[in-house]
Amino acid sequence: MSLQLIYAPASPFARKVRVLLEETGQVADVELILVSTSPTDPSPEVRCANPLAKIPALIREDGPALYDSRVITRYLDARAGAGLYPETRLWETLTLEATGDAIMDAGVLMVYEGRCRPEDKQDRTWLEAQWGKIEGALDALEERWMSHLAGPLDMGQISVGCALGYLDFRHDARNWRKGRGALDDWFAAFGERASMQATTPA
Ligand SMILES: N[C@@H](CCC(=O)N[C@@H](CS)C(=O)NCC(=O)O)C(=O)O
Repeated sequence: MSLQLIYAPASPFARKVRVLLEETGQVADVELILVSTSPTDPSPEVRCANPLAKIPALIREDGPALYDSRVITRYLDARAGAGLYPETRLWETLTLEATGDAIMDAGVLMVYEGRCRPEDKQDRTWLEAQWGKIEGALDALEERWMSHLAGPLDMGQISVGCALGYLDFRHDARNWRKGRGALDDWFAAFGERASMQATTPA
């Protein structure tokens, strides 16, 4: 097998890639390499593939490893000719993907604040500022992106779906659905896709 994906089942960024693999019929082409990593204790396999020591990373036989989920998804989409970055709405798709990714970034940083810093060093103001970014992005989705979300499947939708799944997984108590009925309904349907069911975070 020529491609290997370094991943962890809890990572929403790696989930984006795994959902794409399911949606584009490429699951059998990519070997999954499970790792456990964190900013303070990076896994050697991850560091070897990505100097930033972040997952996901995609190891190829015919070129350097790819990293940053957006690069990997673009590569795998092109490999399959799947059209998840459609030319006709490319900039909207990329912006929507960036919005989902930003929710993940802030949500992951909040988890690391609780996990990687001693309790007396954790900063509530900083945590709430991260949650404020997530709320801003969720409001933008509810107010401005519902028609795009309702359209044909693209990478923006996959990113948002994985971001909302991560909020349920790690920040359920914050109740992101409150006041966002349209987004809630969209995610209820999106989460039923076989690709989402096959990649539930654990
Ligand atoms: N922009 C990166 C973010 C990836 C990321 O933050 N991954 C987390 C796991 S969910 C990670 O590997 N964190 C380790 C670290 O920050 O050192 C991407 O899209 O791939």
